[in-house]
Amino acid sequence: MLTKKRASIKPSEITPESVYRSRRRFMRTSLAAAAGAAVPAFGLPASWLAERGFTAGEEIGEEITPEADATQYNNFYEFGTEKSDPAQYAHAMTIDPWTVKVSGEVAKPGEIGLEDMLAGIDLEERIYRLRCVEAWSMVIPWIGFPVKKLLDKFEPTGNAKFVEFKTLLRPQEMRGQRSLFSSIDWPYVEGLRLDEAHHPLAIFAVGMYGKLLPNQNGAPIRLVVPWKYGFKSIKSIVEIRLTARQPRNTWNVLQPSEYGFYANVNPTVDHPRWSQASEKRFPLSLFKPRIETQMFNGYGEVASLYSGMNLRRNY
Ligand SMILES: Nc1nc2c(c(=O)[nH]1)N[C@H]1C(S)=C(S)[C@@H](COP(=O)(O)O)O[C@H]1N2
Ligand SMILES: [Mo]
Repeated sequence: MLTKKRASIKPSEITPESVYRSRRRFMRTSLAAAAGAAVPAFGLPASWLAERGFTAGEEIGEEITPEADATQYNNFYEFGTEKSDPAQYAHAMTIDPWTVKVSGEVAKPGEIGLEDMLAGIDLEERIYRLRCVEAWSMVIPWIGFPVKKLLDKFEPTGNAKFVEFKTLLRPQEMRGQRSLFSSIDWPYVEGLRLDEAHHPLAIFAVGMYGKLLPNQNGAPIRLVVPWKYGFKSIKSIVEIRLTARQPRNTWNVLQPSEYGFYANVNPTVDHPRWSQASEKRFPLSLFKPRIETQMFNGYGEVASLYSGMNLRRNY
């Protein structure tokens, strides 16, 4: 039935090993080029990224999603619910100056500007799968640093068991926050258990594809937790609070029967309205089969965080 159309697959949709390899090399080169180039930054000197000489990430043997997909197909409800809304409207968000307030169960609470925050921190490239709860996925080369490195600066106390993150609340610049149709109680909030936040795979990203983050991807700083559904990876963070109790998280508040606190990628626990057993991977193409979703999105090394827990109940 599909034979006629099959003949019309463009050569660009076929990725033999050789092309694949040279593409990887291209990624490396463009990264090096970006590191040497002047980068317009959020109040930081143009040479900021270059000076940090970030480490290139390990290849994961899967095709990196084209930058155009990762920067034009987004979820960032502060700017609207359509996938194209963030790319279209997020430029309205002012990201300079930007500070992050850290409070709660910490010995040294405070508010820190981005430049101070990043002083002395080595940026790394991390090539991660991003699996949205809506059953699509991408492979994105982030630039960032482990969450623990920032939290440690504020010295969490023995009472700290969870971390809460808050997105910017600025309706003048975020049309989704002004919308009368939005059922979200702004600002967007998310949370992790402290041991999850301390896992070396959990990072704050400040860049992607060798450049600083575009606004639509959560500039100037966002969370990336690759073993959890994308909604945990909260964007444009202005506040972090260490707590003794489990914080609220936006999608759980909105629809508790569909979205939990843990939200670990799990092919065996379906969303009430669709299967989570497989996903469509960007770049999308008509004849590309769906791929099987992996437990913890393929990051099995986090499993010990959940030993003894019922992951069907703690979805
Ligand atoms: N503040 C905020 N963070 C957010 C969201 C959002 O709407 N608002 N959407 C989440 C969802 S559902 C996903 S899948 C990822 C998407 O990240 P990306 O657009 O960089 O791919 O961001 C997450 N972080
Ligand atoms: Mo998502």
